[in-house]
Formats: sequence, C-alpha cells, structure tokens
Amino acid sequence: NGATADISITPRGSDWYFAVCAVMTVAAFSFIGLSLRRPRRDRLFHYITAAVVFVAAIAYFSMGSNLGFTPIAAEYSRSNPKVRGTFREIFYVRYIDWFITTPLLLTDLMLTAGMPWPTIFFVIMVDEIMIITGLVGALVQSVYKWGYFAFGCFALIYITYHLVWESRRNAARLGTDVNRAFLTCGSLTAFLWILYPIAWGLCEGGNVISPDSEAVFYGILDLLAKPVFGALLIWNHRNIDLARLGL
Ligand code: RET
Repeated sequence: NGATADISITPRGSDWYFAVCAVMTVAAFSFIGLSLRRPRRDRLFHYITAAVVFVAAIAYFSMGSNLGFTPIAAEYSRSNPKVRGTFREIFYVRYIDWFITTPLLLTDLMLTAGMPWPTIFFVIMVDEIMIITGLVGALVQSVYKWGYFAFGCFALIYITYHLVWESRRNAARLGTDVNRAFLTCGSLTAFLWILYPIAWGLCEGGNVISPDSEAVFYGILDLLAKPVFGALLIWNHRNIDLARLGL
C-alpha cells in the first residue's frame, strides 16, 4: 500500500512485539479467570484491568504485524546525516491503545483511593489531553511537535500531583488495606508514567533511538504499567470490601 518508512522495525522488533502481545493475552484471561471466583458484584477491578490488557494485546498484535503506523519525516537522524527526506515509522496505534487504557488505569487507582466521580472525570479529561497532544506531536513534521509535547507534559504534571497528593491523602483515610493497595499501585504508576515522555522524546520526538529500541523501551514500560500493575492491584484488593470505597 506504499506505506513504507526508511526507519522501521526489523523481524526482531516484530518478534518482541508479538511476545508482549502474548503476555498481555495471558494476563487478560488470567484476570477474567480470577474474577470468576468472586460474586458478580465484586468483579469491578478485575473487569477494568482485564479490559486494559485485552486492548493492549490487540495494539501489540498490530505492531508485531508492522501495522498501525504511518511514515513521518524526521527532524533529526543519527543514522542518516542527510535527514531531509528520511521517514520514521510512527505507530499511531499506540495512542489508540493509551486513549482507552490510561483512563481505565486512572479509574482503577482513583476508585481504590475512594475519590468521587467528578474528580475522576476531570483527571481523565486531562489524561485524554495528554494522550492526544502526544499523538498530534508525533504526527507533526516540524519542530512544533515539541510544543504539543510541552502541553502533554503539563497534563502529566497535573495528573501526578493528583495521584501523589489528593488521591494518596484520601486513600490514607480509608484504612490500612486501602492505603497499602493505593501506595503500591500509585507509586508504581507515578514512577512509570514519568518515563513515557522520555521514551517519546527519544523515539517519536527526536528520532534518537531505533524503532527496535523503541519497541523494547515502550514494551517494558507497558508490561509493568498494565499486567504487573494489574496483578498487584487485584492481589491488594483481595481483602478490601468495595462498600468501603463507596462502590
Ligand atoms: C506522551 C507524549 C506527550 C507528553 C507525555 C506523554 C505521556 C504519556 C504517558 C503514557 C502512559 C501510558 C500507559 C500506557 C499503558 O499502560 C503522550 C508520551 C507526558 C504517561 C501507562
């Protein structure tokens, strides 16, 4: 179809994407399997978290198949000093994944902290701004991409403040179990999410590392932010009564 890029993944990058796809799929069925051992009313966190990894599995299937990308002219290229006319493979399918999954992950966390829905709604809106500015910045073919990146970073600062300050304080009032669940999953999230803009700067933004290295960087982040996060969340919820969270 003519959609080829000068700088793209190799078969090794593709294999890695399929391996991550397999882990996401196994995690999804495991979370559903775990949910079946509980009454329907108690399955909220299992369902939210399973949805996250199902979506990720399909995004990784696309990237492993070398689909869901578009070639974008690179500003800078280490491998090609004559940058003009060099096109990098940009996987927009990542942002479709994140647009669906990051609000679900925030819902997981903020419901665990017992936050009221108007607050959750607003933090999710800011999260959507972050993802869309990242997508537009990745698709823009000029230095303006860093303007979009800056908007996205402001959004992330606001989200992080909400998690490490507002939600953490609320969780602390709801008892030891809730506090421990929130601190475990919240600190993992705060730490990991800050690494995403760094990956973006090296990949979609600056074209500093290769698409195969991009696959490894984002892949490890996504494995920790989705299946590992999900397993920790579901485990930590084992003794928490949803009524205590107002659910
Ligand atoms: C972008 C670029 C613009 C600036 C910022 C970004 C942050 C992205 C984040 C993504 C998190 C994704 C997760 C996915 C699935 O598990 C969009 C890269 C700040 C924080 C957690």
